[in-house]
Amino acid sequence: MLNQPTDAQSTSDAAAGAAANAALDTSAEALRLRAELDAGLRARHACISPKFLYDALGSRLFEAICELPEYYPTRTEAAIFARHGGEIARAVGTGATLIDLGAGNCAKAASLFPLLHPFQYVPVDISADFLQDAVERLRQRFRHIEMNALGMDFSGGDWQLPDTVRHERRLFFYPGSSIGNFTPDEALAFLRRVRAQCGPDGGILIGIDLAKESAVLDAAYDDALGVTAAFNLNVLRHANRLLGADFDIRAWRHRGFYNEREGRVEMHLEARTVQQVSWRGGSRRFEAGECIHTENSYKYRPGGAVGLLEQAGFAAAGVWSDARGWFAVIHARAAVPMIGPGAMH
Ligand code: AVI
Repeated sequence: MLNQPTDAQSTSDAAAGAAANAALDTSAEALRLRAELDAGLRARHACISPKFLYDALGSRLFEAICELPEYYPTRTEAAIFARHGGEIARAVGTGATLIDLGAGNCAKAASLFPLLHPFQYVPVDISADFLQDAVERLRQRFRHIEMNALGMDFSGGDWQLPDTVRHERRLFFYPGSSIGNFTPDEALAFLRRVRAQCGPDGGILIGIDLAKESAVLDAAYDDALGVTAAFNLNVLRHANRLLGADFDIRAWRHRGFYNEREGRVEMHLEARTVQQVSWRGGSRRFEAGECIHTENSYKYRPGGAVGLLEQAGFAAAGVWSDARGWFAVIHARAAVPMIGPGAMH
């Protein structure tokens, strides 16, 4: 898939912002989002893209998830930056063009400014207004850093940074393991797109959640308070609003669990009883126990993450992890493409 959010960082916030307003909107983008939702509900195995999780309430629920004791990724990544920030800064160097993908409120990148001293800061997010406000506030605090906010959806295959973004020393920042919400093929295509816009002296600083004991993952995606359940169920409210659907939220239950064979956490919504659901232009009967698949969150092995970056044309230059090996922050440089008979295609 996509773009997601914040521990206010947001990949899905991207399409999310667009998705949130699509109900009243007759623009081509809004029609596309409604058609996508409709097609997913009609599919043999019904699905709703995770980008629809992030309407205004969904984004707040995700922020609450990041505070939960069971949801370790946000805290673990922050602890890695707190512990190894100096070393990471020495590795990536100062004076970069820092391109923050799914910047949200820009808080994560801003916490690194005192270490990275970027020359130019380019936060990118589909929620352009939200981003502008955040950047205005940042400008007051860091007057010496040139800032160029971009309201743009980078979840698709054909995004391109404008020429206002400095070409020298581009460092893409993609924290929070949002990469995990793409399928591995999508993740590779996305990273190749990033690599193509790096230039020879560029690189990426990325946060990736690692495979671990399934009990830890099951708890992280099915917490005791039920915040993740609310986050997942909220997608049905969103579908009701966007499509004029009549999902009865109480008739569905949250499922979140690690699928070890696929190497991913899956979120589903399961019908508690037989459900007949109608929406503008369609309807469907769901049997009791039938599920709607709403999200995948892939968990990588360190070697797999490095391999993915290498396939995309990067060379991993530094890997930092926590003591339990639950999460990794990886710095990878744009690799020089091989030319000549030994080149791989
Ligand atoms: C945004 N993304 C990286 C989160 C994740 O862990 O895959 C979304 C999430 N879904 C349930 N809890 C959090």
